Amino acid sequence: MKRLLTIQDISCLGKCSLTIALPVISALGTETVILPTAVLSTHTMFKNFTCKDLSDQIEPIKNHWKSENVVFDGIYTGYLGTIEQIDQIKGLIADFRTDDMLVFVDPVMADNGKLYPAFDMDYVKKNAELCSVADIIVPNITEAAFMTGMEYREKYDEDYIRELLGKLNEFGAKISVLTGVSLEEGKTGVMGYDSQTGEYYTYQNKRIDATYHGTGDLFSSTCVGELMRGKSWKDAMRIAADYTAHTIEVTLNNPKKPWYGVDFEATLPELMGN
Ligand code: PXL
Repeated sequence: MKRLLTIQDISCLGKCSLTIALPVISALGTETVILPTAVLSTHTMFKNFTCKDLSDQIEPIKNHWKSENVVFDGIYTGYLGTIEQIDQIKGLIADFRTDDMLVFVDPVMADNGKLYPAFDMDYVKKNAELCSVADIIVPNITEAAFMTGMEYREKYDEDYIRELLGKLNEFGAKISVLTGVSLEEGKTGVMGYDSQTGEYYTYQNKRIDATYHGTGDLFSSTCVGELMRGKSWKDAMRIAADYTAHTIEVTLNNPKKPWYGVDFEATLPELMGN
């Protein structure tokens, strides 16, 4: 069985980051080791959440694993906390790096043209550095625009997306994927670039007009789980895009109208059976 380490916060209530990554990647058949970067009572869409930073635990946990000769087939990073933490995580990735290990970075920090409240431009720069040690990066358009210094656009064409991908590629990841890319009215999906083959891949599915917290984490966790079970990056992106859209649709149809996260628990069995 493959073993993957995922490094993100624990939002105890809220269905995002580790509370999505752990069940989804495990359900897809990979041993999922976690390194929590912070414990929050809920995700940051709730008011008055508590937050305990766990930066001082990263080094001792890493050292213990090293002393146990732990080996990972992949490392997946999501929502992190501080610049110092990203430096620590870069060090951790370097310490565990092997030739055939997958490093998947989702530089979670912004959406809809805006940085999340906790973050600033120094944090953006640090995330760009983290992207440079990854094999696959999956920013959304906002995150990519911040990291590359390109203008953020709500309305765009494929040339804009290709230019963003070109600039992202300069960070040095093997594969750069932009999420939340709408190239046609009523559709949304991903567009990626593989620097080793020079190939682009575009996948568009139906756009569902609803936003939920944690859907980016659901997409990334599904991609990671599928990559770990041997799928190509293009298949992993397509499966993750379809699964995320389907889960949003199922959530919208829930008469209880959940608002803080999606009903991935209802759809996970279908994903496992894929
Ligand atoms: O889904 C990304 C995410 C993860 N963790 C926390 C968040 C967010 C998005 O805002 O607040 C704590």
